[in-house]
Amino acid sequence: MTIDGFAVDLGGTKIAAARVEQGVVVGRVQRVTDGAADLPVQLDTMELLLAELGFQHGERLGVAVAGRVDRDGNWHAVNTATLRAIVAAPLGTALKARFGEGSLAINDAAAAAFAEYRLGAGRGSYNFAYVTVSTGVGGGLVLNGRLVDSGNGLAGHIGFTSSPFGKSLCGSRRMGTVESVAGGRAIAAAAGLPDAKAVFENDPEHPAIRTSAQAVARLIADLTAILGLDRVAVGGSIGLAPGYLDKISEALATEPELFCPMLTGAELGNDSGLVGALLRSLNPA
Ligand code: ADP
Ligand code: BMX
Repeated sequence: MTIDGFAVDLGGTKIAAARVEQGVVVGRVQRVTDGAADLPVQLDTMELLLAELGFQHGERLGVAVAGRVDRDGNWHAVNTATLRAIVAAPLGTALKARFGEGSLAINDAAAAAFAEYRLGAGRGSYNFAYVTVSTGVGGGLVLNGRLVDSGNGLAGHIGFTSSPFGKSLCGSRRMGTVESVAGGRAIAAAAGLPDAKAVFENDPEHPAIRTSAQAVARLIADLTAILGLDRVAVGGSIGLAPGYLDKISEALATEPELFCPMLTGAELGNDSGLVGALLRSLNPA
């Protein structure tokens, strides 16, 4: 199968678009995400980015977004503090109207999980999880070769499970979630800096970074108990930041071996969501 076409990856911090040839990103553009924008405005930004890459109406397009995408293609922020105007937005229908019938919408971390399973760090695994540590904490599960989904699009939203490190209310309205202690916004808030990138630049050994990695390690051990994971890949700009994966490994090593799957970084780096969205649009089942 040739993996050719276009993709968009809209996260809580950045929106990227890419032209993909044979599964490889050959052109990439990005902007800062407008967390207050509603569906038409988000689509305008996608259209601008895609035009820069030479996209033509009707070409193959996969669109990965933070938030859940239900079976009818409706898009809902789960963390409503991240995408504040995305409430039951008819993304699937709108994509087809604006960009043509060749388009498909999917959660960003689910897309990344699918790409890593097919082309990256998850190849050859049996029960695989992808964890993104980025603006929030997201995930995707590929069990016995199948990407886990659900009618309401919530499946795989592992950042909204409870953490023993969590003490505050999450934008999902749950208390003490993994995301509320380990995501980029949580790291920035704990360190009193504008964003997590600044925390890493100022002090890569900041306790907020260590706590984030410890919370993610606990999450991985819990998921391994539930799903018998044999491999986990970590992505997102925080997940891929130098030293972060080592901190997860260190914390995971305090768990009994049975609960420690093989742990790696995302092989496709920051492109996994883009490649996975396109790949999924070519293999929707
Ligand atoms: P998105 O959440 O939009 O998918 P990212 O994966 O880039 O985007 O994650 C955004 C988070 O990662 C923000 O909290 C940002 O401050 C942080 N970040 C971005 N670049 C870096 C970096 N080089 N090192 C550490 N953190 C980073
Ligand atoms: C949050 C949630 C997920 C998303 C994950 C990673 C929202 C808006 N987002 O858990 O749907 O997959 O973040 O997204 O509800 P990112 O913005 O950190 O890349």
